[in-house]
Amino acid sequence: MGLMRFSVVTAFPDFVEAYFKTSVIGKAVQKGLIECDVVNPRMFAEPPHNQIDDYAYGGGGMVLKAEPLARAVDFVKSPAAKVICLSPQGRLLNQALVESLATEQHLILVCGHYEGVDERFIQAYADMEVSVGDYVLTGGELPALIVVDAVSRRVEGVVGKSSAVEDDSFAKGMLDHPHYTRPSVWRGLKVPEVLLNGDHGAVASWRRRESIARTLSRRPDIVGNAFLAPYIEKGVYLIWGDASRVLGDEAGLPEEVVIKFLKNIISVSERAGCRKVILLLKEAAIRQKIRILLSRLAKLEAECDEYAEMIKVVPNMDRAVSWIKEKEKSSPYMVAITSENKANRIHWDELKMRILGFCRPVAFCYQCKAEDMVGVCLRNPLGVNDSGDIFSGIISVAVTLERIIGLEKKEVPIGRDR
Ligand code: 4FD
Repeated sequence: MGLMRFSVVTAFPDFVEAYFKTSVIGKAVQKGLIECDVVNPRMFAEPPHNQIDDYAYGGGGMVLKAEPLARAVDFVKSPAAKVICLSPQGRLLNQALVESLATEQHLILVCGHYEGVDERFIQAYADMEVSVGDYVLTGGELPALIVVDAVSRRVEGVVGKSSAVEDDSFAKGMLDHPHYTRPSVWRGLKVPEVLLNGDHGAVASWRRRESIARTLSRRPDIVGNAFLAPYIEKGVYLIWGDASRVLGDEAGLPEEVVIKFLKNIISVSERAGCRKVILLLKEAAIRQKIRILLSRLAKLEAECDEYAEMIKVVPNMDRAVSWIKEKEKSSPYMVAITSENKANRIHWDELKMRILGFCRPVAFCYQCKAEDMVGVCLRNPLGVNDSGDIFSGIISVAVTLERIIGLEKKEVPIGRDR
């Protein structure tokens, strides 16, 4: 128990065994971090010919017979085992699938050959069919080893530094930046100057921009799922227009509810990497009331310290925008969350591309006035009813921020000591 096991069902055991003795995977096996075994379906085929394949019904080439594969799987099976058939018809392997496979205890990887595998074996035995890409190979061995490799490096201790795992490509759903090592000039090609200066901030910023440029030009298809917070150089802001509708006296909310609201909206904003939540409150008395409430909260509970820091109250949109502009030295890109069917409404996927494409702060505005919807509009995920109460507001903002900025793809090695 604890240790992750891989069993590969293959007619070419030598090839797979050789890999299990080699390099990083070989070391992981030696260290006892993972367990790898190989089984040949030919051992379970009918003598005297021990035939594992036969002609396809309906014509065509050869197909792997169901029975030898089934017996091979039964031979290596354990109660928690998941059976995966490698085939071009499978679900495309990506890092998310790798992460989910890494939570399993035992993977049985079945390698097909020829034209394929008798469908009845897949039907009766396979938990999942996986493909490593849209191309055809002579066998499922390389795909099986790709699965073993990608899943193993997510197991604690298999790859050296965990920072190497967290920082690399796809950790945040974006492509990696270029890497360089000595010499600083190789065949006349120079390492980018910024990397030689030792200015960590400048290096980080250069790497971010390189990651963004590569992802936008090579893999725009993955931007929709990327976690943008680490790539937005200027801040993200949430502006809650007409906050008196939820915080004013006429809203008649008990103080605990107002506090709960403030805590929730801050928590939602912090998760999306927001720098500030700006509440628009036109009446000075209400602004004062909220400020007093926040400072009281900060004194009362230690965790509310940052809470008070996160919230800013201003009388109107102009003040909010000029405050951001002052702080970021650049005017914010305004994104209104609205149920109105505005002409400047764009798709969230397009907004993600735009946010990455320019170096500007972004201000998400909820419940703002029509004349303040100057940038682009996003569809309110709650649909038609902009009722603006605490609950619909939190939901609309939370869903929107999570959709645009995304969720961190937490790349922590998976411990096996359950
Ligand atoms: N893209 C892949 C997997 C296997 C494979 C095979 C049916 C062919 C490519 C089952 C047809 C197995 C892949 C063997 N080629 N070839 O992951």
